[in-house]
Amino acid sequence: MEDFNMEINQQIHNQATWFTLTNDHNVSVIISDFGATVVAINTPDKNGHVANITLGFMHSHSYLQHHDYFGATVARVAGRLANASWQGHQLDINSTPNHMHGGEHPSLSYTHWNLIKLIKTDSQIGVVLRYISPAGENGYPGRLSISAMFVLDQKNKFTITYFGNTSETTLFNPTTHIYFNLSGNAHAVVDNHEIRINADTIAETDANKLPTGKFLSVADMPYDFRQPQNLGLALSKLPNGLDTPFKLNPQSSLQPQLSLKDPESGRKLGIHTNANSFIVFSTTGFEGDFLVDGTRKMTSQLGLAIEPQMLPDAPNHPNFGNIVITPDNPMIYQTAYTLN
Ligand code: G6D
Repeated sequence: MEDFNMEINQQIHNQATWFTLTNDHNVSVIISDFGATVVAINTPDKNGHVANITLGFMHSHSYLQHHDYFGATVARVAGRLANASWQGHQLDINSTPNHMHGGEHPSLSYTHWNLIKLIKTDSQIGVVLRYISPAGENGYPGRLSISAMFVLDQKNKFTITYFGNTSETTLFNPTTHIYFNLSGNAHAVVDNHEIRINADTIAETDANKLPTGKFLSVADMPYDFRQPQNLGLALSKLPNGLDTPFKLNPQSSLQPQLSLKDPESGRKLGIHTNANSFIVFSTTGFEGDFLVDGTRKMTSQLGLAIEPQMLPDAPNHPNFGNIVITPDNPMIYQTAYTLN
């Protein structure tokens, strides 16, 4: 049997518990039970220097103050839902006139989840957290139990799986709202990153960023990332940046559906998901008077949020995919991040 030293370290930060999963290849991931949040993903650069490739905070109280879902699990429904209503249920209106990211604070992104189990085998380590959302929370019907499983393996693959179980028919479309920056410790903005997305179309959105129901071909548009593109070049053609649902093409190979690379640090990221879209949010214009990672003031394009989820506003568009969960049909969403 192979010798391994992978470990799970558990520490209390204020009132949150942080779980650090470390494999034998200098890769570690920190998960907080507050919001089932990915606090950090630490990977080596081309010279072996290890740094955090996500935007996060050094102190758990910062997660209480900054409500932009840094690394958080977003549910019950990520993205926007038209008129904050579904089958006569009035959901929280928090992106007027629509519902966004599960509703008003405190949503489950800003709540403590329960530790269900730690995982440790020869090849992987992980943690499972659970939150039970009571019927009526944020306006949603049904008591929804959400388990979030975070697993890091020896091949530098980090997988997040959400399991949903409900007492009544309701909606379930979670995401993990990680802002990536492969330079490490938010050393530089993400403009020099190269991005590839296996998407021929994007969902057109209105002034409130709600899908209109139409798909637009990416051909000859700054959204064409079917071949690797310099992100800064694309953003220079998009004054408001990206806050865009990319509809993923059917998978025809083992290639990740999205790849990101920072030529300077040499770090790469590949993402596979069983959801049908990524919302890519370039944080253009997001200036904040606070420090991310304890070092850098939040500025435009300091991070790139990549949100794997079913297309936003799916219940109102028959061809957007199903996000209705019933007591007989528990749902599983899985996204794997390959870290090189
Ligand atoms: C999401 O699409 C949304 C953005 O519009 C929002 O500002 C951000 O979350 C916090 O990515």
